[in-house]
Amino acid sequence: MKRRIGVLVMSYGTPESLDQVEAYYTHIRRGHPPTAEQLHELTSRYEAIVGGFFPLRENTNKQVAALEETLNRTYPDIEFVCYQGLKHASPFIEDGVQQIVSDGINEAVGVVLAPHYSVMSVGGYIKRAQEKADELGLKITFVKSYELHPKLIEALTIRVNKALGKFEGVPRDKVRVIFTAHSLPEQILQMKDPYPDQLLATSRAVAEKTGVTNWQFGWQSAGKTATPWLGPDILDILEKIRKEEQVENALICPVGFVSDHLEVLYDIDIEAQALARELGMHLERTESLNTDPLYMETLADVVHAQIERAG
Ligand code: FEC
Repeated sequence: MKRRIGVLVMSYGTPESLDQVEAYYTHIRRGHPPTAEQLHELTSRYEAIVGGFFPLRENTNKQVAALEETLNRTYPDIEFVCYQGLKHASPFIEDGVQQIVSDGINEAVGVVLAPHYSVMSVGGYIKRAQEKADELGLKITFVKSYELHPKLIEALTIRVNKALGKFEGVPRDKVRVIFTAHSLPEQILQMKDPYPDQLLATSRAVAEKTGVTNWQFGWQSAGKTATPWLGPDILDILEKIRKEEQVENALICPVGFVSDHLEVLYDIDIEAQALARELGMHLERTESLNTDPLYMETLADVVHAQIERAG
């Protein structure tokens, strides 16, 4: 009999239709419904990405299926069964844990489809999964981050090199590469959160591997709340480098995200692109990882290593 292991694959979650946006947004706001204006603003962003299409849903399904296939092919001595656990949509993290137990599996590993650890992001996913697992008596351990996995760096390197090829006739060192990730409230800095350093480590590793020296890091998609969020924001960066340094060509590489979704397809492809056009800049973005086999191998490797560590 093969050892059977449940893999809880956690991801942000997305609505499946425009009429689910309000419930989704209410969940993100910890039960506080958005105002009509906030709801309209978010719905319009979804409408702007190919007419209200929710790509994260399908991308997560594909990533989870590809990871299960990769794990079972790479480690044939173990039977891996992957379960989704989403932060803000169904099946929720707790549903995923419940399903593992209902299927009679008593050993599990959790991994998040986000390479960098913050107590406010991955830490939150892990806390919810652990609480549900404790309630049900499931043995589960977690991969916390994988920001420097060589296959992840290789996948990102390939993407940066490919995107740099889109700046025809422009020397590589004349393209400013901007690595980005989702901003978080500045208070994480007081908590000595590893998130900013891990993101810089990924960016530095990709810059080194591509030989890119003209690069910087920027934050994107900050919430509109009274508390300060980590900056500088990508929109301010574009404006500054255009006006103060006369940069004409920029490439955004969103290292903090692994999938095509709202924060990439709207915040970069629509919002940042519109600003770049206004500033007379040529802006490109690297392709998302989605189900890239190198990313799937990264995940399979870190899941397997976690099983070995947990014994
Ligand atoms: O395509 C989609 O439907 C979902 C895209 C999506 C991803 C995503 C990833 C991250 N977020 C992170 C932090 C925060 C914090 C808040 C927050 C709020 C929102 C809202 C939307 C949204 N996020 Fe998100 N995030 C995505 C979408 N996020 C929509 C609400 C409206 C808005 O502010 O734009 C503030 C609320 C809170 O305190 O929870 C903080 C981080 C990530 C990357 C790591 C991960 O994937 O978990 C960090 C994808």
